Amino acid sequence: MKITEADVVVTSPGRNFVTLRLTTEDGLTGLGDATLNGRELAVVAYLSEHVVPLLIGRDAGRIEDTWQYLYRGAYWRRGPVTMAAIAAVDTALWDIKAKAAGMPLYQLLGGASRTGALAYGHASGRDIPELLDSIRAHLEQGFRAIRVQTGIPGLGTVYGVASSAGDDGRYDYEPARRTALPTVETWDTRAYLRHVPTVFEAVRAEFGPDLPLLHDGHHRMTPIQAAKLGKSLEPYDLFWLEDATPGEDQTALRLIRQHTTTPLAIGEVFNSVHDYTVLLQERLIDYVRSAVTHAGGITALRKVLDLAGVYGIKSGMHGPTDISPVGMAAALHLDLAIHNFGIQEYMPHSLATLEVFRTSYGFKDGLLHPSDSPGLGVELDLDAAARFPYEAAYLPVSRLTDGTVHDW
Ligand code: GCO
Ligand code: MG
Repeated sequence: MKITEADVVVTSPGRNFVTLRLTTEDGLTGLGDATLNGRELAVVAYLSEHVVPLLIGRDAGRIEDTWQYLYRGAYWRRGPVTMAAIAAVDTALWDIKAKAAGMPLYQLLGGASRTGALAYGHASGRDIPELLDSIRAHLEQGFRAIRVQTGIPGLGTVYGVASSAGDDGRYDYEPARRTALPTVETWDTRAYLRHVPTVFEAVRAEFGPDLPLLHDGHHRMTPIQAAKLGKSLEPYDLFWLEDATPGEDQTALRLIRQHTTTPLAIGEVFNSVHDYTVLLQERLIDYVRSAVTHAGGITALRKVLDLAGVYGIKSGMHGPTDISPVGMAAALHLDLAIHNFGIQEYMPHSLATLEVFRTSYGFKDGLLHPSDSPGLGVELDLDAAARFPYEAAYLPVSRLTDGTVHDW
């Protein structure tokens, strides 16, 4: 079954998405997500100029061989652009294989290991009362695990706090802004470290000890600061503390681990199993945060998760709205099939996004299910996609109060 067409589709229903659509000689189509928030067109060029010409005429059934051909065959390997492009090809080929088999993809991955994937939602507030309302709203929507982010007294807009309603009236946090230059946010780690424990104290006082609570540090602490935060949050029994330190430095996690029993999650910006080897072999983390979209596809992420499983470490796939519905569906099939599933991040997409991407996955009683439609279960409406042309958007940049550039 040869690949006869490969189209790179860019659409912007409220935010930018890059999708690869492969067509075979028998008319089957497969979709893959290649969205790299704020750097989308780099992946478009990589795919269109360097990958599409290699795909035409290839056997769509040879998924592993195609992965190795694009990875090893490029010589210049790894990196977010390359791995998002390879991920899109890999996901589209799995979609085609599952459609050809007439099965939902999770069946090809070994079948369901559970009835659904526990999802966590994003609650946030500029202050504690607004946060408590947001948690209540998420519980009403059915979420059974909640990420908690708030404003910090003395600082303006900070990571993770929603400030405006989307097209369906929901307040979801969307960091990328359609401005000519990135917006600048001010950051102060000491103010943050003082405030966060008071937030979790208020949340536990209101909602009790049972509700799984998560928090994202978004790469801003030094190892000793992260160790301090992990320790100060121990009384509030977090499900995880995410991205405590910048991701490049795997050995930073050794220091954090020596000081705290707060579970640790990292990896949304990783793109290779080699980013994880120290973390997994030394059991320095509890959850692997990579998404299918940014870690080289289903083929590659499955290998990372199998290695994690050897060390008792679980999945916690990245699932913000910059992962497209195609990337989210791919995650859900993997979540359902693997043994060492932990949790799935889930920020529902806007209505405009769901006009372009017709999804079949469902969310009920806190659990996500990819559906039993053949393949991934997502269709791309090309007419709807064309109604939303690309608009450049940037993620913010962070500066300390004295003006020094900091990790965002
Ligand atoms: C998360 C992430 C996102 C990222 C975003 C950047 O845990 O969901 O940290 O909010 O900031 O994916 O593009
Ligand atoms: Mg994160």
